[in-house]
Amino acid sequence: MSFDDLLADDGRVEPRDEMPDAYRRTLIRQIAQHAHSEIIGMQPEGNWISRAPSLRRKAILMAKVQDEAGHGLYLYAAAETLGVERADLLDQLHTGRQKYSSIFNYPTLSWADVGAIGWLVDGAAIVNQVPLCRCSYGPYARAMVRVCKEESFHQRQGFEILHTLAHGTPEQHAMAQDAVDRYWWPSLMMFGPPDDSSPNSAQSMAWGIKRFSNDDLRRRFVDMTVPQAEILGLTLPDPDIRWSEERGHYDFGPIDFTELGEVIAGNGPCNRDRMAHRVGAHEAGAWVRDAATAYEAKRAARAEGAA
Ligand code: FAQ
Repeated sequence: MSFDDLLADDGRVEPRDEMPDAYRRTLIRQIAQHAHSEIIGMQPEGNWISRAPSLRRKAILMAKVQDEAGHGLYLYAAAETLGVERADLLDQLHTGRQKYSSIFNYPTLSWADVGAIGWLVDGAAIVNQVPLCRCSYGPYARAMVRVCKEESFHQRQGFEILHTLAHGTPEQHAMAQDAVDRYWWPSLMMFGPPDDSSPNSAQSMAWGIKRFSNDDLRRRFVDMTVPQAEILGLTLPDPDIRWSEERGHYDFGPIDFTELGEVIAGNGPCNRDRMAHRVGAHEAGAWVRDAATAYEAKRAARAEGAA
């Protein structure tokens, strides 16, 4: 079946199928950015592993951060099916030629931030990624199925952390509120620029890579989150949030997209630290890659000798 017929039939494009170069390039861009986000996203929460308030919280947080590494691996593997090498993608990240999500350039100042990340950041990730399970590119869509199941656990653990704090002492409640105040607007920015200034959306939607626009997904996230904030007993830092009978959605106030532009341009609060840490970890891990490569060469030589 031709590429166009396959898309018209809502079929899945597989690695060996014919596909336009621009489709391949768009997928590499998006999947690589997504993979980079998963591994850079380990840093803000990793910051709290050694200071988690109990053994139970520490074990859960370690499992969550490890899940994010796993998501990065599935996604790099999905990108490799498009004919690129993981080492090249990492090189593009390290030299600033590929992006990662803006949200991971904000600091985690208190334990409540781990709760806010789980609830809001993983919550936004789920809203964005559930439709990607129906993405037209098979390997990406299949990777998303497992990722979404794990994100759903992450979101609940964040909600539970905030629920505990919000129902604890006045100081704990204030800490939870402060985390939500700082993470709310950056979470809305995760969905990208507004539709009328999103250069990639129209083509990505026509190709069935994106199923919904940035603004549609953002609206869906707000609709999902407002009632959850009420259950938590926390306030979202936007006085304009109110239910609109007419539109069947929550209205919300204007988003400062100049902040998103600044963070994407490398000027967020933690961009430099995140990149320095990532490049440092990559360099410190060179001996592991070398050892694995040498081991594989020896194994292959032994297998050849035995044949
Ligand atoms: N940050 O034309 P559009 C997670 C860029 S979840 C940085 O609208 P597109 C889970 C965009 O790339 C986070 N850059 O672009 C987790 C483009 O630049 P380019 C990762 C952004 O692709 C939780 C330009 O602006 N999730 O990691 C952002 O159609 C907790 C114009 O924008 C994904 O990556 C931004 N927020 O739509 C992990 C999901 N927004 O490439 C650890 C998959 C836009 O032309 C802990 N990706 N840009 O140079 C997507 O759905 C899409 O790529 C969008 C952007 C919606 C992010």
